[in-house]
Amino acid sequence: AVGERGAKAERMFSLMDGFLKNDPLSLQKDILNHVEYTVARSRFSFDDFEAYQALSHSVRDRLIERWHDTHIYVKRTKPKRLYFLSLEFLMGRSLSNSVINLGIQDQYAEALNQLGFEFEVLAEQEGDAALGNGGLARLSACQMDSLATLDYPAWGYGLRYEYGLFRQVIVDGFQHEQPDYWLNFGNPWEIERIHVTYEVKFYGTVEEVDMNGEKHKVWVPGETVEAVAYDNPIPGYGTRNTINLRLWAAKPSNQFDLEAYNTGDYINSVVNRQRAETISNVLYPDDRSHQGKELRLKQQYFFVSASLQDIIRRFKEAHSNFDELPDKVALHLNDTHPSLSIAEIMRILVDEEHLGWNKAWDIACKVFSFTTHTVVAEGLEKIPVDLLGSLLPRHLQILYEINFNFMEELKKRIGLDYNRLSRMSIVEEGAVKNIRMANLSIVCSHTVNGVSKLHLDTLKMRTFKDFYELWPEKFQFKTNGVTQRRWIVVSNPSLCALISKWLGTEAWIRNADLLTGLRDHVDNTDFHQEWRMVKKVNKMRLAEYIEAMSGVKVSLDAMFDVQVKRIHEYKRQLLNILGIIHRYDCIKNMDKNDRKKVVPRVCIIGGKAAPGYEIAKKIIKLCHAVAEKINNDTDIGDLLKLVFIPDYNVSVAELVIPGADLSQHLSTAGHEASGTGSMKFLMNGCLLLATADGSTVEIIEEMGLDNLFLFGAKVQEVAELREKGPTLKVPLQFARVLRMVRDGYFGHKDYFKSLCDTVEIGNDFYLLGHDFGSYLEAQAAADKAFVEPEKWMRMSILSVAGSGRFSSDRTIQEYAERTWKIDPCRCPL
Ligand code: BZD
Repeated sequence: AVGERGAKAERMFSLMDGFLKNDPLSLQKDILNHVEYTVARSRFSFDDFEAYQALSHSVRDRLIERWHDTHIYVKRTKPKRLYFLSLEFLMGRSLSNSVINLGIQDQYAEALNQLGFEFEVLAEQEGDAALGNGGLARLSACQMDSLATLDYPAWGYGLRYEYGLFRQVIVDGFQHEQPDYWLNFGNPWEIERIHVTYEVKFYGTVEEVDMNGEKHKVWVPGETVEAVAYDNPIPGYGTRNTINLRLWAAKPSNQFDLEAYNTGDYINSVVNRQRAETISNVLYPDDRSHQGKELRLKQQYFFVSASLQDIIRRFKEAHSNFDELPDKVALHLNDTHPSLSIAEIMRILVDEEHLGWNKAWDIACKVFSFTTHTVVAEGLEKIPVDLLGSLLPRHLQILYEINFNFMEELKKRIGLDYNRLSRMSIVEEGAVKNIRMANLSIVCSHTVNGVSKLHLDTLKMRTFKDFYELWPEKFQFKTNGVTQRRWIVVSNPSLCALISKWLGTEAWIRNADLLTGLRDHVDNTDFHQEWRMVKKVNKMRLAEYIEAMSGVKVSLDAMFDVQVKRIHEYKRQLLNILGIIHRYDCIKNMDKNDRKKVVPRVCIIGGKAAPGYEIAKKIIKLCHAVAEKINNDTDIGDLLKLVFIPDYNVSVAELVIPGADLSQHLSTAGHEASGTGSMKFLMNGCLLLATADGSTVEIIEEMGLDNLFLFGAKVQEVAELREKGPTLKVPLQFARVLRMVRDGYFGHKDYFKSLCDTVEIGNDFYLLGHDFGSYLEAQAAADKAFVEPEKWMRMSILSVAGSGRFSSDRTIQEYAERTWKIDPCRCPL
């Protein structure tokens, strides 16, 4: 029979003419076929968007081929697999990234040229997949790229939201949110798996039944929804390995509600069925207001239940004994969002597979690892017990049992220290009882990870102090990284070519440590010349975009100074804006001679504010109000411009970051768990102006204090400064610029009052006033360096040369070796 199957496979393979061919002629044929038969346009008449669609489908075919091969190879090899569970992935665009990772970029460019199209123009047709909020979600995307490139047998699991992160539209300087219906024009990068479906249950009751003389808990659910898989191939670079990101969509279950149909309420039953789909409808913006919302909890459980059914099914196909689970499966919790997995796996093992509780718990504790992206305890996720009990009654029982056992063990270890016991309990007592998802995750995970060295210190000393004292061996840090494939090769092709030329190899694309080789050329004037040209080309691209978006013309000789990230008080965009007002005020008061010495700047700010975050929205409005004043002041001209880039997302980042000279990372020390934007700027030869927060501390370790502009209170000083509160001294300049805003110099006096109040002496939690003086000094140092082009160039080159450590390849290798214990499984070519 095996021989027969082999012969059949061989015949099919020969019918298909072997693997897809990648020479330009074959690519053209494929693209035209897709124009005609997939997009269903005439091959004599199609526009750029249709060409993009056909092109994407031909790339997708090639992805599918490798994705199949990888899957078959891994299935046959049976290595330990990693499942990366995350409710958010910010993938951005896929086309350029895919053809680069497939290694057929030049062939495609040539094929398209011969058809009369330009690859770059078609790539611009693609919209972003924005299934996430910010740093955490983009980190997941970078890590998927590294997992594939390093040949790890890994899958990502997530939710296929129909609406991604809201689109930001600015009207009169105010942010408005619009839905992001990203699937409107189809999505060639996903493969719908109509046969990969699971039922996910909600509500109902728990009953006790007698089975062979033993009492068993059985959940009798009240509602069933179906999860359908959508697979998104993720190609590695320089390898055939292509891994899978499986996203779940909710569909009405096929189980008919006979009762309703029989009572004649046909229309209502159909309408009710459609409600199921709302589960995966929309991504929650990160504003904490989702806490305690039933739909959010439903999303989490829907995701967890479908993923675990899929994972357990695959495990059982190859293995017969659950004792093997920890040797074959690693489950990673990307923040607490998927942590209901812990209760769900216990339910599966105990209620469905009939393992004893202790055995099941032992297995669970060996498979889970956890990374937290949060710093402050108030940011940790909680779920009201009432809500959980009604939606998932059996899971609540399980959580109580986990907690009871944990508390008993804890009492043996620490005695009857009730304060500490109550702090560590998974169940928070109080007017509203809550489940603390972080405590649950820590108790069940074998490893708890911070995302930078400093973050881990904070976790140990503050956020999870009690747990650290109990289980110091669980706590690790893996400093975040970003993928150089997306953040240099895709987004900055001219820099990519320059690096490869001077290193004499493209090997750095798989091994970013090789970037240190650029240090050998740091004083070479030919190299400088080319480096300067690259930056100029990228600045031109950015300047064109700025003019198109805002109508503001900017000078390429100016320093492009960028702060792009989510708008948050702790990220202190307000500090930046107040600094800009100060700069404006200074220039206004200068005489002609002094003005000649001013370093011209284009200040660029971008980022979204969570829809319910009023203060963040006021910061956006203030930015626009100040920009209007400055940009229309003919007395200022090119000496200073301020632009707000609307709807900041991954593809906008790919344009903005390569064009930046200076980038700002201003979080109050101790508030940014890591920060990953800074790493993307470094990779693009942009200098940093930053506080000693998150991963910046390690960036300094890597390239020295001389290579960036550091300012602000250190993390050890922050608590003490806050204690001082009202007696803190703030610089006169700070009081002056704040007064300008208060007095209505930029209009909207009443509207900005509450914003100004947040940084008034005694109220200034994020210490803008205290840090303002040293911020201005750092800005002055940046100006000084900018007018010494040789010095700036050296710093820029050394930034790229030192960025290798901040590749997500390094992060993923650390996770693989120290946490997941997985080995590469490279599919033969
Ligand atoms: O995670 C961020 C941190 O703030 C950054 O310091 C860090 O670099 C990145 C990656 O580790 N956290 C988030 O992005 N968090 C969220 O987006 C989020 C989403 C939903 C709910 C809560 C937080």
